[in-house]
Amino acid sequence: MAEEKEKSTEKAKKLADPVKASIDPATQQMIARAQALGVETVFDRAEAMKPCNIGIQGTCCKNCAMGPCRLPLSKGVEEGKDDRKGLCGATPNTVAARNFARMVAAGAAAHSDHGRSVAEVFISAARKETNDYKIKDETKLRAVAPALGVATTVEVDGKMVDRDIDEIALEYGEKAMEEWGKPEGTLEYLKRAPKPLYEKWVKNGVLPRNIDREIVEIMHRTHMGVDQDYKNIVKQCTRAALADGWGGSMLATDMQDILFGTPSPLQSEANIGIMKQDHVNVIVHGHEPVLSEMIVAAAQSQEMIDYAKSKGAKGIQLGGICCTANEILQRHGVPPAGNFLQQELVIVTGACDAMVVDIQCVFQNLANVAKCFHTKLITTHPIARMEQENVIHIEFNEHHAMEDAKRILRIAIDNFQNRSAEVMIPMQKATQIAGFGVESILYHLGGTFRGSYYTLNDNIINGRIRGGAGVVGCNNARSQHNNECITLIKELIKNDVIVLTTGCNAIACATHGLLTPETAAVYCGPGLAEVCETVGIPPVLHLGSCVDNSRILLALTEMVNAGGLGNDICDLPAAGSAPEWMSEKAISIGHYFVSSGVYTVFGGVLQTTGAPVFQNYLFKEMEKIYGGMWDMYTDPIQHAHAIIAHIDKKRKALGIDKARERVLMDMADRQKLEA
Ligand code: MSK
Repeated sequence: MAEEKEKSTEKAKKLADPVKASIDPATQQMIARAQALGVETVFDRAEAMKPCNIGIQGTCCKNCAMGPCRLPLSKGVEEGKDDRKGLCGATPNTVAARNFARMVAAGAAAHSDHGRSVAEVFISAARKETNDYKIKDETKLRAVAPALGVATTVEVDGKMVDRDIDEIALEYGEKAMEEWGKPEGTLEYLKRAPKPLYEKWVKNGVLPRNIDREIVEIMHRTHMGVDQDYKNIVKQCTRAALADGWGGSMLATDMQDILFGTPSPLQSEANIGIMKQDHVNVIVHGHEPVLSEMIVAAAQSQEMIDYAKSKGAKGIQLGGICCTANEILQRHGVPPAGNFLQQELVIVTGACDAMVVDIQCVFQNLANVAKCFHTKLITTHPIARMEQENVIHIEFNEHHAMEDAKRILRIAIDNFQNRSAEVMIPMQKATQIAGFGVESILYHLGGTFRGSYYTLNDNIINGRIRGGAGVVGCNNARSQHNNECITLIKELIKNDVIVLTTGCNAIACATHGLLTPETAAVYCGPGLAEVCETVGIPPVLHLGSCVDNSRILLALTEMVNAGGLGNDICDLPAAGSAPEWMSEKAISIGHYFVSSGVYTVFGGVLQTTGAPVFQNYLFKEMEKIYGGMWDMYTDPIQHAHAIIAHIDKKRKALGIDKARERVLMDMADRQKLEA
């Protein structure tokens, strides 16, 4: 009887429609396969459980045990009578601002704690306590060291000569580490921003003092009965978010580049189809490149290849999910097997011999999916373990990094012969060019001799390129997988807006073929297509992982420094966007972009709608302070046109709107001539 009841409940379970769930055929195929095998995925769970109607408005306060106090919008509020309060009297503005601030804190903490782990490995490498990591990019170290006040030259016999690289590395690593907790002063990297922006931060008193302090202070201020002025709470959000973008994330990116190499453009592939039936498939997932760098090196070693062959495999195929994927893609060309929403699906192929996870964006349900197949799920980070019994924990340590990596690979190889289900790997995979960065854009668009972004600016001034957009972030199971990202970006490039991308959005772009130079002729407006074809770049440039959003801040700064487009980031015809955002890190990223002067549009829903006054402060008032503001559009085409309208507004303010009219007229004239 009980069994029958269970069966009928099972039957009643709502399943996702694979075609409505994703625009990617490989994803659709794997969702259908999971359903056929009775394996539950996030797509089905999104059907079964809808978001909380009050939480989504940002007006549920659970910061003390008198609540949770629920303050949803009601008819009265719409009529102008807003007397909503929590038991303590907290207004919807206070509640929503506190919830927003805690998202900023969590996001800034995640990026910055990642950065701190990199700093620890960096210092070990500089002290030569490990043989597995070395300073790889001395040029980058010499370039960024002065930003932390570290001298790169020294006087010998009255002459300035280059200082010893090991000395620079150690001092740089130690100074970097101080940024997390120094008792006095403010973050050093803030001075890399354009001067007018830095001065705005000074004037408004928002220079972060140290990374940890700003995050802790958000937790204090949002405790019951502390900060009850939403504007003051937002000010603290700005400090913490800047400590992320111009602090923890930027330091992480720089130290990763110095340790593992600064990316430069390379060719690779993307999507689940990169997995190989006759190879040992190892999927790395999470955010930290520290372990995955070692796994890449170990997988290329003859010892491991021979071991895989001894077990009947033809070799080892590495692939990635989320930002660990982006890290090893941009430095080694290892292909991503998918983005955030595809993490369960690579296991559903039946060909994933091991999935190795570190931190952030890892579904706990991976353990349940792995149990349905032969996949070994291996956690590697002390702060990110799973309760399920089938999960193996191998704690990674930089002092025996290569040993750990080989141990993990042996587990995967030994598991190759245990495949239990029929292997079904979708055919779909796309070619991509990835590995762009501030330095390589300088080379491609700025020219080696000129050494600045002037050529890029020139193309914006003459109207071939209308402007730029940083389109970044996650997938969200509340919208069709990859659809918002791809629809939005196609609309932008069609309108001559060049796109810089990172994170899972970049993987979506790769999957749907937008990261090749050939894309330009197919999807771009005439001006952008001409530039891309001349220079040989894709119209969408992959700049790396979540922490690498700091590269976008620096690229914008380079554009300001190159001249001709105003004096500050907020003068540029540029915008930010996260069409399928889901994580708290996205809120921190959004807020540091806004506080750096960027108009930043989020797709889906921001959890601020229940407090219209607070939302209006983010969406309108912030522009008066920093030049950037938040916005939100559910429809990707409207989203794209809000960005385009903003870019056009900035072009007009710069007096370069006429140049674009001329370009369009030239084009029309040309078409008339051709006709
Ligand atoms: S992994 S934070 S889902 S981009 Fe950086 Fe992707 Fe968003 Fe995680």
